[in-house]
Amino acid sequence: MNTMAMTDIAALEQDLTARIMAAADEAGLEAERVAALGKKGAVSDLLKGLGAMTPEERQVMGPALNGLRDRVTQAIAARRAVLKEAELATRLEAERVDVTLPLRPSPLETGRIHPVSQVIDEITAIFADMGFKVAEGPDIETDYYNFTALNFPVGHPAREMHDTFFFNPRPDGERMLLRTHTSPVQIRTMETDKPPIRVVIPGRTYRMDSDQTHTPMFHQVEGLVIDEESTVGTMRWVLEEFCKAFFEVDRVQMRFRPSFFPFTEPSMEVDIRCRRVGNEVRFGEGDDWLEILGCGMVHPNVIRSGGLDPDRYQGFAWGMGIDRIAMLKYGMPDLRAFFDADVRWLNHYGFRPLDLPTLVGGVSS
Ligand code: 2NL
Repeated sequence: MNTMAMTDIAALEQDLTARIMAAADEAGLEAERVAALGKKGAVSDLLKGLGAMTPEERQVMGPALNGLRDRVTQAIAARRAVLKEAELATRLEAERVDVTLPLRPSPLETGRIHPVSQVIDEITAIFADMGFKVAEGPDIETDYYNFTALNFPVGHPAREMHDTFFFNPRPDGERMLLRTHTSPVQIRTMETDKPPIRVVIPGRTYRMDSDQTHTPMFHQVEGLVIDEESTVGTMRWVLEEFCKAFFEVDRVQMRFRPSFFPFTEPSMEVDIRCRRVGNEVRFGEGDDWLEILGCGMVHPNVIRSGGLDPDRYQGFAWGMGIDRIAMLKYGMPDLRAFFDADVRWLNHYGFRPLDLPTLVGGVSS
């Protein structure tokens, strides 16, 4: 490259400076930097020419071109600082937040827990406090776990009484079904756990039944105690303590009526004394009786089905439908609204997510 007249260097500098000052954003400025100082930039080209000059020329052109490079570099840095500041100012303007706007309520405040979930949480909290563990199992069960293991003989009319939803038979002949009670989980627990067993099992159950007081899917909580010494007396104490905690009263009066279930012997149905006031029910007082659960001493055949020796082990079990109990405890007038998924209903009858049931100060407060 030939030497360049000083006036041409001054013109180039003027041109480069003008372009740098005109760069509208960082990308544009970067393009100018590459055009001037990049490998093939105008200034770099001139600097490359220094090597081919005579020492005299270089003495003049060296300082001139280095000065040019330094001033262009500075101009770019200065422009970059200006652009950065302008960009920050635009961002601050665009991202301005009006801190006086009211907060949008979070799901934690607007969401509601379904009364059935609430009642399940309350019941499991009470039994957990008595040393029970909580277990769950599949909704789709085998005929064996739902009936045979629970001492329903094959062909026994009690099977028909459950109005079972059956699936089509499998190739091996086994007929799957929607469990009609949560008892299969107790059998599974006996198979896997060693006595003493104290387990409580909440879950969905299904029967082909649909009217004002029945839905084809409903919820149950069952309990099971297996050890070497529990009696009907133990069962009465456990159930009475449960009722006092659940209904949040100091005293309850319970009535045990003889009944029949294939899986217990003897079997009983339990009522508690109450007074009805409109949709609400007050417990522990009044002249009415409300049926709340069924219970009994576990049948030896069922203990055997669970893989345990009925000559050594004994125990008791109970079961309660909780949709109706929830309805009575919280004064909801109609069972059918439970499964309509109507947000207005849930807003009215639902519970706040962080109001978890504890035994301090009553489970529902
Ligand atoms: C009711 C009555 C009951 C049981 C359920 C049970 C389970 C096993 C063994 C023995 Cl594995 N019993 N469960 C016992 C008595 C009554 O439910 O009216 N439920 C809504």
